[in-house]
Amino acid sequence: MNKLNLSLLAAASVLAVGGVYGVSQEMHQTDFPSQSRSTKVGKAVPSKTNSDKELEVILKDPALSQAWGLNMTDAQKAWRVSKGSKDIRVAVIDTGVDVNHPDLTNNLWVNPGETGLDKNGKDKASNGVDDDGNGFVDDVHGWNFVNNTNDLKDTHGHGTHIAGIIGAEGGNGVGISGVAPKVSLMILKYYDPSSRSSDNLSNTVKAIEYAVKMNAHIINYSGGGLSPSPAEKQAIEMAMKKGILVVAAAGNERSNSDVKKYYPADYGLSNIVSVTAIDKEREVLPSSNWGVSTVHIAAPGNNILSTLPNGEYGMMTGTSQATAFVSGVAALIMANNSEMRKADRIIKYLTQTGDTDTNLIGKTMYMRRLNTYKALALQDMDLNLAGSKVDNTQNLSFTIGAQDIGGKKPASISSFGKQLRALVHTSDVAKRN
Ligand SMILES: [Ca+2]
Ligand SMILES: [Ca+2]
Ligand SMILES: [Ca+2]
Repeated sequence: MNKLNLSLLAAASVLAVGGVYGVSQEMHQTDFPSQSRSTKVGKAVPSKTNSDKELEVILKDPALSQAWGLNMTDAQKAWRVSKGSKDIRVAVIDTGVDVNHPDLTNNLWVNPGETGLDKNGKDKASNGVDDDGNGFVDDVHGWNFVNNTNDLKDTHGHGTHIAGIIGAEGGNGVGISGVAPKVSLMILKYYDPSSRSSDNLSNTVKAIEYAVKMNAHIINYSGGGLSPSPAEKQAIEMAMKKGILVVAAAGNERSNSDVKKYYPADYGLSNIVSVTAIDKEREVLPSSNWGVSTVHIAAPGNNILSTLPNGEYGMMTGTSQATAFVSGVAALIMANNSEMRKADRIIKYLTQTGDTDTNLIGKTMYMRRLNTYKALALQDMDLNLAGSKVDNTQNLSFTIGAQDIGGKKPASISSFGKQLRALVHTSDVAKRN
């Protein structure tokens, strides 16, 4: 029997009362049983949502100016290059989602095999038949592995929050935008605080297997635990064989992951990118794990505004939130360039194109924080160099340091793109040989 994280219950019960809540910066420490996966969040506290004067934006979602993480990562500029695509499927393995949230409902993945009419004229989505024969009945937007149904209801809030960071609908005049304003969110529920008896590790494994079977491009996993699981590792290896990217939270253990490993982030597989969280001042959060040989990149994770159940919005904090940022950027890149739909390749782009930051010395592998725009613009530049016609990178306006590409300072952004291309493709070839 797994012990439950009491802070999760606290968050869930406050949310149930209604209103808009955030999660305090102070993370609650709980001990995990071995062989368990959970999602840690702090205590819920009320937070204001009234928008300040709106910034000049590409997408005019009213609460967007409060989303500091999008600004730090240059998301607005990135959206000039790409706003994402429904073709990109991101599996959100979490606590479910508010499927009726006005900022999420249009960006939910729709299983093509469970839509339309069956031979009796009934809606495949609700006919009680496994129309696509994948082993799941009426799995239109994903699956609930806790109760083994297609009911994705989020009684916790975490999954709805994560889904919104990745892919709240942009430009619809409501709330916020996800990092990827357009995307398909495949909702895989592995955990429910009210279901004490369910095995969240085995649910995680089943959810990963589902994502692999249904051809997700990206798996977002913000949970984790301190003990490795052969079954979980095997499932992620299956994902690796298909080139599926697994974006995993570094964890909120306040510890060095090089010493005290956290799973699945630290299996060391080439398709896993491990993400730690920073605040507005670009400091790694005290609660977040770090590690120069285990943690790949840092992204915003403190007081992040996103969607919550019952159509609401609020803030949460942790490496979960940072993880969702990286998944969103990966979705944008994949939408923009089909050659980038391979995990190891996209991990190189994400890590090599981040902003170098001395705050990250001793904290992450490449001392970089996520920059959405750079990641997109540079792989777009890559297309240019490969001869394809791309005309939306004329206004490249960031600077490149020598450290951005292994010590040798490039003469121009174009040559940076060329060197990055060489780096990515050379190591691809090396890997195949
Ligand atoms: Ca089915
Ligand atoms: Ca059906
Ligand atoms: Ca919106």
